[in-house]
Amino acid sequence: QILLLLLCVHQCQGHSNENLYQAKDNLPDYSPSKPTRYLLYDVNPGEGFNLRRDVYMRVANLVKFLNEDEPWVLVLPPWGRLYHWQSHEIPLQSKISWKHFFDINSLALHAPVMEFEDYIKAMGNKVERLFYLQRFKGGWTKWEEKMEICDCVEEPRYHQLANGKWRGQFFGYEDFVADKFDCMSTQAYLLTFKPFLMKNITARSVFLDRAESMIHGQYSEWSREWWTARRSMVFAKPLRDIGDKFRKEFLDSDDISDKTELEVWTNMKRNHGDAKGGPYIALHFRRKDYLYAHGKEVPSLEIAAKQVLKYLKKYNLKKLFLATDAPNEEAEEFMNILKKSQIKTYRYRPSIDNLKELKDGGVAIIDQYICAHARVFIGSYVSTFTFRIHEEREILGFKQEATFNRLCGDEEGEECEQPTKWDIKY
Ligand code: GFB
Repeated sequence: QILLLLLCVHQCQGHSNENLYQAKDNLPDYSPSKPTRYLLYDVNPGEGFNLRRDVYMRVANLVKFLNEDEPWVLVLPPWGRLYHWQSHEIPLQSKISWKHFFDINSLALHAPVMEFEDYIKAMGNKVERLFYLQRFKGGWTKWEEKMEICDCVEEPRYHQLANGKWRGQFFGYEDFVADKFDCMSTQAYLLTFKPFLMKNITARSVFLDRAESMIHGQYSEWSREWWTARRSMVFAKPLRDIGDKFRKEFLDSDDISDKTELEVWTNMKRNHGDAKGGPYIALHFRRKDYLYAHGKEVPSLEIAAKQVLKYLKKYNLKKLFLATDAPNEEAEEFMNILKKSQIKTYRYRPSIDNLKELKDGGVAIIDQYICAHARVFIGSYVSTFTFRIHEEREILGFKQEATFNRLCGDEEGEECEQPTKWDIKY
């Protein structure tokens, strides 16, 4: 059972305790004279859900490192308007809070976080400094770490109002403004942002746009730190519950028999092979824009079915769980091919009412969760959706050969290069 502890760090100055999630065991030893500062961020609008999750890992670690010296809170950017969230049956999917998808208290065991709406309640509809991270004009010939406030290389997505404030997309919050805006060319690891934020600027609130430019690495234990942030990204309980119900009802799968019981992530340490998984194979079959983006590596339905049948035979399993973004007719066609070989395929398909509640992102997480609990997983070439499932399975303690598999494109042949094994580090 994850402990819910809502405490305010020092110097909350007038805003209520619900605004800030801070786990008790994780309270840094601040000097009481330092006021809490806030870090906000956003990502290139074209990026999908699962790349955005990777950017979170970097920014959360930056905030964690900042907290070694002064109190900073990470303001979680609301989800919405993602290119891939295309269900037209439900109204515009925007301003979705993080608690809809993730367990906020688990995130807070890694770094202090708060929702954007709570930030507005505490600090108003504004941020003091806004930096648009960009490349250096003319690119680079040799790698060196540098950051420089300079002219914008491209037209920025912010404009100045008559009153001098800056307005931009800001997650669809139309009244939100920045007091001061700058473009900043960066070629830097996240740790390099720390002295900049602590020493070069004094603003209480700082917004980094295009935060995907921040590089995680070159920290002696960077891989372990990345995994620590990753482990804290526990899916929201209501989504896990739906996934568990589906596993039980259709896939004869539950945590006790599958050896996949969750603990509070800070206590959870598994070895490869500890998890057994439910008696089904899970396939993440990325289609839609992948047919153009990675045509060579995406197999036809016939060839994909052939590969799946081989796995089912090898592991002596009869059930397939299919996670896919394919249009319905395409998914049905694929399932019919498998049916001819007496393979029953299951998909998680919410009712319209459930979809309205869960939204496309919630359904995607339920798919990922069910894939993470399968005896064997097969993914899609370089899809970040697949990568997040690999990581979930590393956390649960699956054998790596049951995780790091992918479908091969028709012309690649069945012996195509398989995904790199991305070892969990504690
Ligand atoms: O998550 P994501 O960045 O992964 O984007 P990739 C794919 C999105 O498509 C997911 C939906 O976030 C979902 O909304 N989606 C994909 C799925 N597969 C499934 C699935 O099995 N089940 C459900 N429910 N939804 C990259 C994008 O996608 O692909 C880039 O980030 C670009 O922007 C590139 O489009 C071609 O890494 O697979």
